[in-house]
Amino acid sequence: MAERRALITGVTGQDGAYLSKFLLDQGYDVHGLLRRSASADVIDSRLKWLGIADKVTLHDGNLTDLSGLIRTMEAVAPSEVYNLAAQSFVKSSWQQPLLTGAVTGLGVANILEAVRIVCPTARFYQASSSEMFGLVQAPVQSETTPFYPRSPYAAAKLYGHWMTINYRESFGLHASSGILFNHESPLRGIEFVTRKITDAVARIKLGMQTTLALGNLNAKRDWGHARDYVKAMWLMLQQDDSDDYVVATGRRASVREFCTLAFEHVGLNMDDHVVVDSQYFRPSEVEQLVGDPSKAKAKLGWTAETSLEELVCEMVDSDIERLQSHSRL
Ligand code: NDP
Ligand code: GDR
Repeated sequence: MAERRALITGVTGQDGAYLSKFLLDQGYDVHGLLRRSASADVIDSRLKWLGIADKVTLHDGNLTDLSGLIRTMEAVAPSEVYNLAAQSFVKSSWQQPLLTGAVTGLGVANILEAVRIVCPTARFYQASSSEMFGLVQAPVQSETTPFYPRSPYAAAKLYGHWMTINYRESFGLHASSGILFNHESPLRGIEFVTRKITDAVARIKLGMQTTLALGNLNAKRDWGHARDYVKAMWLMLQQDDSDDYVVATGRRASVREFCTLAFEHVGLNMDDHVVVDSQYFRPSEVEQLVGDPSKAKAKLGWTAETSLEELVCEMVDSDIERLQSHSRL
């Protein structure tokens, strides 16, 4: 069998790290696009956390730089390309709408062009998002639910989503789009609400902090585990035909419920520690999201394996361990 070689953009992020691990375990030769940073000691901290930093070949590049993407594509000659790179923090997208558009939106056109020019037979995965549903048009969202983006991030993702579909239909690329609902893990960025909560719960338990300031506690999300979700990405690229899939657990929970579970796990009461601070509210909110993963189950044989309770406990325990061992993550 020909060597299976994957190129992952966003390899230093949460999903990039879990996907690298998954593909290495499958026997892939894994390459990643690395955005240059002056802080060299932290760039591959997630890959190090999973013990795979020396097994992934990194290539300097940026999603906004087409010529560099073409050179990387020529050097790697991938059989599969996973486009996970993005300015992915929704709240920052109001502060940096043009950058978000350039990376999260136009960046998708850049990588699709690089694939089309250099390796049109490679299979392509685009990291689309449940944020595209925004002001939800149906109580439970599926592949046929109309989109209503509510942030510069979501609008940029919608552009990338439709470009992926257009490159499939116009040029015959094997290009699939995963409409993934929120997925978390111990490797989640600290600015996202779940990890912000589990890190704070760990600090409060260890006597390093007393309060946790949050925004909208009533927002509801469908939270799964990133480790489960990267498998769905891979499954999409193993199908004969490319397509779009919702990936979700089908369970909706509020930020308050997530918080309650995290504090209870260490024997604390959230009401003794959580304060609401308006600086964490957004110019417009996505109040609730919950996905219908029936298509992914029927066609990919994929289901979420980790419950919300298991996810919360793993994240809190990992943050306690990290703080006690003074690890960087
Ligand atoms: P992260 O924020 O953890 O990772 C984003 C990655 O993109 C990082 O590796 C980052 O590099 C890289 N990146 C940012 N800008 C550029 C750029 N200009 N050029 C090259 N690389 C860049 O995101 P996640 O791992 O959580 O998510 C992966 C993808 O899935 C993203 O596209 C996200 O929008 C999407 N998504 C995520 C969901 C989730 O719940 N996690 C749900 C639905 C979609 P650096 O390390 O240098 O910052
Ligand atoms: P989200 O994730 O915007 O859904 O995007 P985030 O964890 O940032 O917010 C989830 C919900 O929690 C509310 N919230 C807070 N959020 C943050 N970050 N900090 C707080 O203090 C806080 N308090 C309440 C938010 O208002 C929101 O309703 C994530 C990203 O990974 C995207 O890239 C991805 O596309 C979507 O998930 C699906």
